[in-house]
Amino acid sequence: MKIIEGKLRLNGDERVAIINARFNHIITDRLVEGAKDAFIRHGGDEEKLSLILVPGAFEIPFALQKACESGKFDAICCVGAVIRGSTPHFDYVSAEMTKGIANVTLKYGLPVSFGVLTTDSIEQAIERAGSKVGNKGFEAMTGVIEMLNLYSNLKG
Ligand code: INI
Repeated sequence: MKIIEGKLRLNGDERVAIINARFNHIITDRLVEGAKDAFIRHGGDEEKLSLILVPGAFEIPFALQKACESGKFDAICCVGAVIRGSTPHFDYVSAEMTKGIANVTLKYGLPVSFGVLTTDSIEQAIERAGSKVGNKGFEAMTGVIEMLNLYSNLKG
């Protein structure tokens, strides 16, 4: 059986963007740190890493679409933190953001990863931003590196 998968290695040429939503920035700054750490540890050149900032998670799909259209990036890692409050805002923001990211990803066929936390509490978000449960930004960047290499292995 032939197994096709992507390696977890960059050669230093790949142009990667992180799209970060500033809302809950105490959390999302940590996710960016994790994503950047994963990029460098896997062989990425920091000069080729860009950080695109948007106000909140709802705006991630619009920036993602523009970034895909620009042709400037080989892969994009999205991070953010949507934390449930006492209003239904959480449900609208997280649903639209998730759908939007998936739609843009399918439309452009670029490797895109989803490192946006959707948690019930700030404590759960902290746990996923570099404490108890790891750093989802690191995981999202690692995932997009694998997908980038997988896509090149799937080329005809
Ligand atoms: N944006 C987030 O990224 N996280 C949240 O938890 C959040 N909450 O809870 O409201 C949030 N709202 C802002 C939203 O993403 C938009 O930026 C805003 O509605 C303006 O379009």
